[in-house]
Amino acid sequence: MTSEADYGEKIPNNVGLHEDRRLQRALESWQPNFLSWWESMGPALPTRDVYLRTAVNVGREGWAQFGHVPMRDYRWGIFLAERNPGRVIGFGEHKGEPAWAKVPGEYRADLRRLIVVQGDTEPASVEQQRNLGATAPSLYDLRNLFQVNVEEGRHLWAMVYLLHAYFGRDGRDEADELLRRSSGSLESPRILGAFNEETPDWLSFYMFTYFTDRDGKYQLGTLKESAFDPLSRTCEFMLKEEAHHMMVGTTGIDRVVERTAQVMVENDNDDVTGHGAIPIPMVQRYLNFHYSVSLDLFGGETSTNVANYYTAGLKGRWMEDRRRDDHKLTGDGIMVDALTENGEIGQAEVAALTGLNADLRREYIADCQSGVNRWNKILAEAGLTHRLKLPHVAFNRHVGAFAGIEASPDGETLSPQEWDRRKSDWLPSDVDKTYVRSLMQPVYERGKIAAWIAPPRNGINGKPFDYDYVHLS
Ligand code: BYC
Repeated sequence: MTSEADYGEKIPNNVGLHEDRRLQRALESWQPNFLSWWESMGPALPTRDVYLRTAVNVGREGWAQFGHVPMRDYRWGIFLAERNPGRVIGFGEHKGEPAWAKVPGEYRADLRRLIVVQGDTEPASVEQQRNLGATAPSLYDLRNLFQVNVEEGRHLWAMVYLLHAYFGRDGRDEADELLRRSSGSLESPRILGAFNEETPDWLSFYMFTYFTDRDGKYQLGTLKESAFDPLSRTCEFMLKEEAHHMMVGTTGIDRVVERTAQVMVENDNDDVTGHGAIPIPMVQRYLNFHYSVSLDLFGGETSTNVANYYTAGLKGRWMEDRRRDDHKLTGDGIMVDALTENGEIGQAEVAALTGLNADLRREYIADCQSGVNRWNKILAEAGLTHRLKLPHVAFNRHVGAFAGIEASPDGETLSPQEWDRRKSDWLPSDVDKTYVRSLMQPVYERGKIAAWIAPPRNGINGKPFDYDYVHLS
């Protein structure tokens, strides 16, 4: 096993693919299907080349190289983090046993399911973002969009590799299905709710990369703990790339808020629409939507699926090795959000194992709050009293304990009639969407930026903001 990728190979990899001709042939026959999916469902804007980061190694130093590449020639490779030969399972009933190099028969179906669900989100996000290139606020942002897209494509490769290498015939079938389902399709939609929503504008894109990619960070963090070592190593490397996606979201929203604050101060007026900026209440409604659909991605607060995954060693907790308990949790309890007997929003104690989705969501929520704090700091530093906030966990939920009720962002339960009457105060309305879309005019001139967003503080890889990040065709 080497860690250097061989870019002379059709499929760059550090998994010794050439040593397994059958697997190599199987993946090479999936490759044209991937490329035709990329052509038809990937970025729609024609470009000559893009300044992209390509993964070349998994080591601590210099794992990626940057350069202008035509997107269709991007080298989607298969990279697993370095193997730790002494690795032992860190939790569940197999705790302390050596990590698995292969899939144990009894866990095959569950592992395949987890890998398929993870894999399904990757092409879904590329599909959702397909048309955003037409309206990028700057070449810098356009490049970041394409970077996110090619890396999500690589993450699809990562899951397809696992399916082909470890799940035989049904793994290959699942890999084909990953290219057949499509985001928003009525006949064969993507598996998880948030991945069938639209990403029609750049405010949605930043919210998506902040809130939904962050679910990816936490889910990958739990799969990195997996007893199935190839999955663990794959996720470890994916997490490295994910950090950039979240930076795009975090700083994207920073820049929207910064620009809005600037216009508010300059004009001493909350209504910034006359100046082509996005009003804070509108930013809040987009935030409410993306946060709540992302909370749904964690599954129910109580789940026998997650209890089984944990006990079997398939999916751990966030930072499993930092937890100070027995890593088996069989006798423990945990408080989770729940509906009380009389239908009120409250909490209940459940077995720790069945409450693990809620445990992970709690970590996620704390992380989301840090973004809100930073955006509020921007508002405060501009001398404004306006603040953004995360809505209540029961707000706009379609999965879990609160799926059957309606609640306001403050956590007040509402009748369905009241919800219908007031929801446009809390979720993006047609007026909001039309307004935001009206701002989405492409700015493709070097060093220029749209009026609704501030320029970034830093460029990419030490390049300035006005670098020629993308050459259009
Ligand atoms: N939509 O036991 P339950 C990313 C299903 S994002 C539709 O409560 P469980 C990325 C569930 O599948 C990270 N269905 O939950 C981000 C189950 O169905 P079955 C993606 C849903 O199973 C941006 C049933 O409801 N990775 O990487 O404990 C860009 C009962 O579920 C939803 C993963 O999610 C939903 N929202 O947990 C690009 C990791 N929620 O089995 C990429 C792998 C639940 O009864 N997936 N259901 O037919 C998992 O770990 C788990 O499947 C879930 C659900 C966390 C998703």
